[in-house]
Amino acid sequence: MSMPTPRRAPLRFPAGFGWGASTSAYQIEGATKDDGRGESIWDTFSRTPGRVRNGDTGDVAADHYHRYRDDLDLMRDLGLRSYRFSIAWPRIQPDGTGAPNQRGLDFYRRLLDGLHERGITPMATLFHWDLPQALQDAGGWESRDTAYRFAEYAETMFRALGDRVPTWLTVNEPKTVVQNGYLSGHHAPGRQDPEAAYLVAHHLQLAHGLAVRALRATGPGRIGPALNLHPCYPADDSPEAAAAARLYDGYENRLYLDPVLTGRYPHDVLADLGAQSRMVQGIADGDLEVISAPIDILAVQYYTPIYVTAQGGTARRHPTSEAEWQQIHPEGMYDILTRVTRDYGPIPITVTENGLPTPDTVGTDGTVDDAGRVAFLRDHLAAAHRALTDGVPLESFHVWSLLDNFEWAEGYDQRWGLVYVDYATQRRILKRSAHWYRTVIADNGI
Ligand code: IFM
Repeated sequence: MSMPTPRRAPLRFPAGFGWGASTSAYQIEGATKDDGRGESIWDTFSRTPGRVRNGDTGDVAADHYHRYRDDLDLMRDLGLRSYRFSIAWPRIQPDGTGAPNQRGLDFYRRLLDGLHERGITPMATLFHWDLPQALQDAGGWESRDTAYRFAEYAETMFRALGDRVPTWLTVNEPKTVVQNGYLSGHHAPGRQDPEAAYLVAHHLQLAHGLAVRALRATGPGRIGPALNLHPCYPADDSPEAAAAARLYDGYENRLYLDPVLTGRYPHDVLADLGAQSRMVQGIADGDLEVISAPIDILAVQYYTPIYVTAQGGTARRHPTSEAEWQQIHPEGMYDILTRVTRDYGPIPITVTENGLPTPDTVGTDGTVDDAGRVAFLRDHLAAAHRALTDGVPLESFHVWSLLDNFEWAEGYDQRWGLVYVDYATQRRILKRSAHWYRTVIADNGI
């Protein structure tokens, strides 16, 4: 009797590649009043009428706080090797300062133990936007003090969970906090104040650097920031569009990469902001030294390119998803990964987010056929594979997201998960993409 030959994926990833999925605390946990958790700015924001679609809040979300054991089993069944999640700061320090709340710590300890029992390597993000409301009341990220409070919280986490977390990510997408929280105002805390926005950018990076320093003083472990990077292409062949795209790139990418990886803010962005801007005035002696403390890993999140017109506006060049800001362009994954390695050196990279929302429904046979997500992930993984082949030290790849979840200002309307969540019953259904991803992991390639 002949044995079946194991399938060989045409695009094989390196042995031990970290196949993973991502989530964040406010988007999945629910249980916003359990076990001493304090209020976060997203509790306040989502309860404010008109801020979130349909008035949705994260009060229940995917109820992961109560169902984490089932979710851990799902991860094991998918074959995940890595799970990237975030810790809710208000569960640990309900008011943003002081002694840790033991029950909050215990939840994450149980989660981490569950991951280790199932052979899944954790990657923990310290801040994924759920700032304790008490710190917002004291000035939020506009206040330099918040960066120091963050470093204390980070140190608490390193001491409490450092034995279980090999890789820490400091701040998730500082750019989104700046642009959505302080420029457009459609994320918490809902401000529209460009001067405040870029001061916030500086304080978020200072917070990152102080946390790196705290980890080095506390113990072993790897650490880095999680940056959403968007390749910025000129929308036409004119020199004006090229110049506009270059400055756009400064605000989208270099403002966050350069200080961490080169110890300098990009000159063109600083010049554009102006010497009298609150940000430039807010950079104290020694800050850039703190911010550029060597990191161990860079977490890259790629969703979309940006095409910049000669006038400095943006243009659409590819199909979009249900998220109106997203253009589907897998080549952008290759471009951004190779660019980081080319411009900043061979720093280890993890892709911590990549995905799209699709209009998922449960069919009469009980399945969810998200063929669009399968095509999207396959094409982006192929681009990541090409970047690897061309020398990018890519260690792992995490789909955004493991579960359907609370998509911030879009509430529950957009479904980003590999796993469908029926919010009425909290039943989980593996979508077609989840079954496909399990095969990718088993084959170590596509
Ligand atoms: O859901 C978000 C996540 O919290 C941060 N990165 C982008 C995702 C999709 O918008």
